[in-house]
Amino acid sequence: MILYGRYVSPFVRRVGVWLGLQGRDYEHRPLLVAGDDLETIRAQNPVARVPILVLDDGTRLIETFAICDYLDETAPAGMRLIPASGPARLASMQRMAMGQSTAEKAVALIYENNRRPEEFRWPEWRDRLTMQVRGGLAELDRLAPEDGWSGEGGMDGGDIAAAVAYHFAEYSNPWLLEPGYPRLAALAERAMGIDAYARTKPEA
Ligand SMILES: N[C@@H](CCC(=O)N[C@@H](CS)C(=O)NCC(=O)O)C(=O)O
Repeated sequence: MILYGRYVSPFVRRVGVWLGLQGRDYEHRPLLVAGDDLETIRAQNPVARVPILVLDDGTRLIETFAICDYLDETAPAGMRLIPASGPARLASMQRMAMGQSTAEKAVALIYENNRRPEEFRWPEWRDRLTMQVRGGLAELDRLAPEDGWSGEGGMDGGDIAAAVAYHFAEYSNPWLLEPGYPRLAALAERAMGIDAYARTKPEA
């Protein structure tokens, strides 16, 4: 399998951690969605977004949720990261959704603050995005396990999405963490103690 995209993307990082925790064999191609890399990315995904996971038979998968769903469906025995059914599955999926939503808003904030030409920036929109990211982080904090992980055997998909959202906020706009999210911060720190997670740390 080939994973396209840089781990600075919270979506690519989630897939990278998933692959690592499941012990999958894959090649990582850390291409940008801009500049010289753009045409290579477009050839794999016409919408020009990452992550893209290319399977060994050439099938191309896009969208983090759909990629993780495929990986879980085809997981080696005992390596599923989402419970198969019932309330535990719902809780895990909803924590993933909260992590995903939070990360999406944090990415939008980067576009608003760093990419948009200054004369076109819209302070009310930036304030709204900030409120949304902080709302998501507060909810992830509330839902974080006090100790250990939510999965039976370790990190589950919800833990991954929560830790990645926290680290992305820290990396992109550290002031977003000022209200303090102690349980989420502790979860993210525990995650860094796991090799499959730590080795997806974005390059400086
Ligand atoms: N919903 C998508 C979001 C993917 C996404 O927005 N990726 C960003 C990288 S952080 C990207 O490729 N942005 C380029 C663009 O949208 O033009 C997913 O979860 O896979």
